[in-house]
Amino acid sequence: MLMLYSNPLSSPANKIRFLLNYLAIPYEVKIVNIAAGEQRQSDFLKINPYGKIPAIDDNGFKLAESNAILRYLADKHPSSVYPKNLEERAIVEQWLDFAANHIALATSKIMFNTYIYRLLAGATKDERSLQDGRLWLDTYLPVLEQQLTKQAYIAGNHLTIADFSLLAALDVAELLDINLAAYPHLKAWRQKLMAESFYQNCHKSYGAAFKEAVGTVLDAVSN
Ligand SMILES: N[C@@H](CCC(=O)N[C@@H](CS)C(=O)NCC(=O)O)C(=O)O
Repeated sequence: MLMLYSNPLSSPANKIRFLLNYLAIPYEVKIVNIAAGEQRQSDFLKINPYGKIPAIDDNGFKLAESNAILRYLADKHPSSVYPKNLEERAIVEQWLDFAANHIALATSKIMFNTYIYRLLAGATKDERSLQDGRLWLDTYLPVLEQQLTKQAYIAGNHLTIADFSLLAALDVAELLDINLAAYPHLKAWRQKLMAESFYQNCHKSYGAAFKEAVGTVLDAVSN
């Protein structure tokens, strides 16, 4: 059975769960407790030597990096979410990487400097990085809006793994007060996908799950 090393609060891990749910691939989850440092323990380092989730163990084949895992699983279980046609696939790769390198990187900067630094011993807030994250979103969310004005999904007119990647990156929107009202097509795309069972079977709302898991800890630490 495929084993996913994951944590419900990890957006890169959640995009893998979206795909697994969508394709109905059987899997088990091993929760890695990041706050307790389990990702740096020797057992987990045998799965991913650089100690990050998500990672998978597919009957002895070990792989990390969420986009690499998405590509591997989508290739292993062929479907329209990862087209075989060279050009169609290349477009999916483009938006998959755009979601990771522009949107997820921006939201993770904001997330870290709004919440996460308060949860990690010794971590500090970096105001510059926070501003960079906001600036990147102001720059790149309009690009997504433009794409979704032309077509129903980010890489074309059908759902692909690029949508899973982007959806997970934007899961923090409510927590971070990202104003999607300014991007009506992006907002509608997100609402449509969040209503689907692949998403609902992962969580109803990332923001609610985050607050439930760490809200009391955050309340107890100073800003
Ligand atoms: N580029 C990686 C990012 C993975 C990542 O940053 N994972 C975080 C959780 S969301 C993690 O494992 N952090 C633990 C640590 O840095 O010690 C991917 O997409 O898989």
